[in-house]
Amino acid sequence: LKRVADDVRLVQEEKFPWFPKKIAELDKCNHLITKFDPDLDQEHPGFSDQEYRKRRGLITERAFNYKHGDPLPVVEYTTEEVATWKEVYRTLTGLYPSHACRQFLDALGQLESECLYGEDKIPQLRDVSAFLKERTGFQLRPVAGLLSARDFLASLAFRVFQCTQYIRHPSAPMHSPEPDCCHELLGHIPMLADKEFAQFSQEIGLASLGASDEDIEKLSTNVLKFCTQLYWFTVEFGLCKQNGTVKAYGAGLLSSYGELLYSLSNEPQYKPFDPAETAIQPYQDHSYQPVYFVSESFEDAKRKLRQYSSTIQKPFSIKYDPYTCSMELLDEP
Ligand code: HBI
Ligand code: FE
Repeated sequence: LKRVADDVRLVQEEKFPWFPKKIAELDKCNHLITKFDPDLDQEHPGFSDQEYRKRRGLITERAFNYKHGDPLPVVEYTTEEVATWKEVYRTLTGLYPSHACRQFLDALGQLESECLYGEDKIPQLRDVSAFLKERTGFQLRPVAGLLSARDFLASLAFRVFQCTQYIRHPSAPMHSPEPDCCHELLGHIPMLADKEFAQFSQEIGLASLGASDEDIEKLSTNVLKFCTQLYWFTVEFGLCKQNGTVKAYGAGLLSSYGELLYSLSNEPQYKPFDPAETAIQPYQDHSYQPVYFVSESFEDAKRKLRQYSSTIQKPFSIKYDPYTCSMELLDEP
């Protein structure tokens, strides 16, 4: 009898991979993708700079050892690192008033008036996490580099945002092939202070939990890929309408001078945001996107996402319990 029960469990586990049920289990969501790593990728601007790689290694080691509940590591940035930040900060903040959406500008204004943000120092994750927690309940966790999509999305389901702490190579202040603190702090953080956007991000994460690797015919893809593409064309490269004009809210745009300009020029193609469309749109992680999706508003994007997610068949439904920071499973098999 026991053998049969084990077999059943095995079959279920194969179909529905493990996922974290409690926030502390995010400690197990630490699978890195080696793509764009300066130690392995010859194209990385820091590939032949031993000192840069050593410094990055020191910072990522603390992220590797981090456990849920530990205080967020404080990094003493060097003069050279702060100079890189200053250049990025000055250049990008010059574009924001005309290119960024209202929610982003509001939050950036608050961060600056609370002296958390400015060109002279790189903000510490500890302070920024406290800022977000008060506004939307989002909190930060340090991460050593590019995380697997499954692990990255799972943390969003708990309103946890995984942040890198090292900074890009000084030879290429306007571009980084991998996420770095400029991308996280300038691209992602201000948007995560907006309630609607925070909810939208968490819902992408919730949809990804327990997704099997098998393709679903109706999506013509699997759920994980669906969520990844959705994340990509909204949280990273999304545009939205505001007072009749189009503005940027995606972190990949708000942390890239070149692509921010390009995305709001008349060169790229625009499509109205539709989860079914984002799911089948191929994306670019080496160059600018050929297509951007424009949302009417975050409320509207959330509504469309919810409607679409409800058609994804899962053997159970999941509800997040914010009191215990854990997942409640309903209709478990
Ligand atoms: N990992 N550290 C980190 N930062 C990201 O922004 C990130 C990631 N892994 C995957 C990812 N983003 C997305 O592109 C999707 O694959 C979910
Ligand atoms: Fe990102």
